[in-house]
Amino acid sequence: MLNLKAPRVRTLAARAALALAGVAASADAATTNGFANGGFETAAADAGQVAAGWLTAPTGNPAQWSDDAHTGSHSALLTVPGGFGASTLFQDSRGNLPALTAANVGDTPLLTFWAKGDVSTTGNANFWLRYMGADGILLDSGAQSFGGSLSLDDWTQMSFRGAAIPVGTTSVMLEINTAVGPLLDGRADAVHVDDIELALTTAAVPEPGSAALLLAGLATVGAIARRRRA
Ligand SMILES: [Ca+2]
Repeated sequence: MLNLKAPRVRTLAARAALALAGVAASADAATTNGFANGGFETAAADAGQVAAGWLTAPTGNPAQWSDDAHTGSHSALLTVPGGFGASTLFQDSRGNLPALTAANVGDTPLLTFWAKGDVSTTGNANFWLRYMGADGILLDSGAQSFGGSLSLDDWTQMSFRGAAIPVGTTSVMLEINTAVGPLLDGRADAVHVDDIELALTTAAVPEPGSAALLLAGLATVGAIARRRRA
């Protein structure tokens, strides 16, 4: 009898282990839900415009695609070539990535990106992180200035821990811009941005199939253990 039971227990234990592995895999898959093409390596339809997935504004002074990159071959270039103006780069994650769910509520995502450039005339380089719901903005980070951290010669990593994601959030919007007034020294202020990432750390809820298999496996192993003790 014991010789017949032993392989069965091993099989059930293996099934439980497989179910656990499935839960771990689904958690890993949910750790990132940031912005598509944050490295700007995918070409846009319009030559010279910033890479696919990102929107730029205004029409007369859009962000450009630059070959001065932190990694890869390209970055985004925000520039204001003289006079008042602004160059803005933004993306709403709902356009490219899976919608956020209740599993993401309470998470404090970490935004990171690399930047290089000069806004010494005004120091005006900012980003906003916004949590979006069905009816618009649920929570806004407010303007986060990073112009004072920029270097003209080296890439600098910026990081920002977002507030807790509120109930009802379905996507995250990021806007980065530089805006300057008249330049005193004739320079065209410009900021390069590359390798934008938004990391969500909330563990995923196990998929129903994995959870059911896990529970069934554990229950059966427990029943066999009780039977063997009896
Ligand atoms: Ca890049």
